[in-house]
Amino acid sequence: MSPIQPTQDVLSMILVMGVTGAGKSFFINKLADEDVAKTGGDLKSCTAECQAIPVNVGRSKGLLIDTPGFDDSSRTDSDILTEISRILAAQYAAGVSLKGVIYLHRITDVRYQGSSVKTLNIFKKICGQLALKNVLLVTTRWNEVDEAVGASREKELRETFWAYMLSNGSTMTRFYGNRDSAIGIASQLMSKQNIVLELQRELVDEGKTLQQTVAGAFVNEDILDMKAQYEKELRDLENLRQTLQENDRAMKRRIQQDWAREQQRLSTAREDEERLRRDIAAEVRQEIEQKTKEKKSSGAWKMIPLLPSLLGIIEMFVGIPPGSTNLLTSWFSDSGIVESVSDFFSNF
Ligand SMILES: Nc1nc2c(ncn2[C@@H]2O[C@H](COP(=O)(O)OP(=O)(O)OP(=O)(O)O)[C@@H](O)[C@H]2O)c(=O)[nH]1
Ligand SMILES: [Mg+2]
Repeated sequence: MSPIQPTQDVLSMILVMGVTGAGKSFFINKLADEDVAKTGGDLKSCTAECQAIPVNVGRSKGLLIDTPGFDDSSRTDSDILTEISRILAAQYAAGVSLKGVIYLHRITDVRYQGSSVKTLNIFKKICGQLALKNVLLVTTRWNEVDEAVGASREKELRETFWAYMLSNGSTMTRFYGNRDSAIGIASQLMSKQNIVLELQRELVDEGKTLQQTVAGAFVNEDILDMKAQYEKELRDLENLRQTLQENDRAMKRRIQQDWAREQQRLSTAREDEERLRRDIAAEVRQEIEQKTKEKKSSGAWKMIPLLPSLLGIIEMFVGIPPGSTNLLTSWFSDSGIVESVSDFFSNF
């Protein structure tokens, strides 16, 4: 099944990325004009799984994909990348229009380091150079900085970390924390031509495994480094254990605990590596085909109008929060679907 070309923008998708606490869920809630996506504190990751939040942007119907940062405290990078890849592969295969990516960054951050650099690097590799013209680099929390301080950080971002993306057509803009500002930002993308990201081209068009993609290879490098580190720790612990006296029980217990911890980390790293070997596009295609076949054989498929069927496919790969029910109900009733939203998805 080759990707379906969206003939019209029945449903447009925007991916929202950035580190934990950058304000992704906050931004989406302003756009939705409702607290649909859960927001959280600064340090502990709040959005653990991707979510799809339906919004109206002017007369367009949009689906904002809220993603966890690649510094998430509860999930590995490989796990998050796999989840994002499945959604992007489904969107591309189903023919939902992808309008672009919004990358959020706190203007209050004094330095760009550690997890921010990693998240930005993975983000750039997911997009690829050709899609950068559909990328909005958005700074948040302007109410928490002095205008002059913010402007000087903005200049630094423009001249250093974001220079490559800006020179390839990305746009830098400020989010002022309110609905009008959020609508202005989303509208900039909604009016653009649809885009295919590098990761989608690699997975869907070229049939690569995640590990063979630029983004996946980058995550895999980290896994290999970590694996080597854990293996060394285990060897060192084993050597230490052999030097211990028979009666040094306390130390032996301690080493045993450390050994179990390193062993656990190593096995997680192996699982992460294994996950990247998957052929995501083939899996997604098969799941969609299976669902379509079931629906067609029951005679139900041809009765489902396009918009609900697109949402039904996307919902197979990413959750839609219950707070979005009212908006979805109005979209469905415009399409002639009388079932309740939850019944529709559970019967899809
Ligand atoms: N005033 C103001 N507060 C913000 C802004 N963006 C985020 N916040 C606050 O910052 C906190 C974290 O924001 P979230 O939207 O949960 O961050 P996130 O990027 O979704 O984080 P994860 O889900 O952990 O990846 C919340 O308490 C928000 O209310 C902003 O632009 N202005
Ligand atoms: Mg969030």
